[in-house]
Amino acid sequence: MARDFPEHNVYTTPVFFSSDWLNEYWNTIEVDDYRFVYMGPKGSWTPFHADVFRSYSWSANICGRKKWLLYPPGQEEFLKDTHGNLAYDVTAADLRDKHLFPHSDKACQPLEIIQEAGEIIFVPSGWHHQVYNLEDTISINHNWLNGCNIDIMWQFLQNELSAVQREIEEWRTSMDSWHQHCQTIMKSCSGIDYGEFASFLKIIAENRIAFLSACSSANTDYPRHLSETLAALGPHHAAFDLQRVVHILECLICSDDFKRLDLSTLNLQPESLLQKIRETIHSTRGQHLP
Ligand SMILES: O=C(O)CCC(=O)C(=O)O
Ligand SMILES: [Fe+2]
Repeated sequence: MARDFPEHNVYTTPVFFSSDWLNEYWNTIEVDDYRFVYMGPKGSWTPFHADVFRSYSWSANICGRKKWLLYPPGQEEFLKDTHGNLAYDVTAADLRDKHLFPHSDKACQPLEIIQEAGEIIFVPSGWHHQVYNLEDTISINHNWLNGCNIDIMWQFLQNELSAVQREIEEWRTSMDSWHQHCQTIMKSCSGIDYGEFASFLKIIAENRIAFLSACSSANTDYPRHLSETLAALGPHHAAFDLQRVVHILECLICSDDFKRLDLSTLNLQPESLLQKIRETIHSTRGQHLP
């Protein structure tokens, strides 16, 4: 609704949550976004999971109450069964069965939080959680990523690809398109592959390059038209974002799995994009930015 009826201005996002590369990208390519409404009757619940791409999330209760069980990153390793599958319900009696969940006794107790109507909870990257509606509950929720957790997303993507590679390892030598195939499986399991991740970084970078060049041009008009959000965060934040994109692009380019990919369909030259970003950062330094 927020996307399709912006004139309704149904809600605004606090500034601390506003650097949002995830929804900026998915808005640009006009596919979908990561903004949700959860409506659940009393007693319904969401099974144990971590959020898409290990993004942050915030969730605001419009009415009702939720109970959250939250585990810090890393604890999920103790909450997997003998096949490596994550527990569906961390409160289930099975979890105490050593034959099913051999490491569950090493897991810490979860943080338990009761969220009332009108309260917002922030879930940091990579925290696994299980959520109960204690009453009939409606909440609005965003998942988002930015320069502060993009490295966590990149680590997650590398782990996902390794998991796919392990799974179909036995066909590695007999299939010509094995690496491409791993990317296809990765995309269908986790929603993105390395090529699309590179396109994502490119769009984030290009938006900031355009914004900063408008800021520093003789044209003193503040470039509101580019994006309200970039303008609200200001040029120093855009420069920070570009530095983070440079860092992740450098990691991506060095990865053997990325080097093997056919990027011809993506209209993307990572090296020249890196060059363009570095020039923008360089020319931004030393300027008096608004
Ligand atoms: O409210 C729920 O049932 C799930 C919410 C959730 O998993 C989240 O906000 O990340
Ligand atoms: Fe979640």
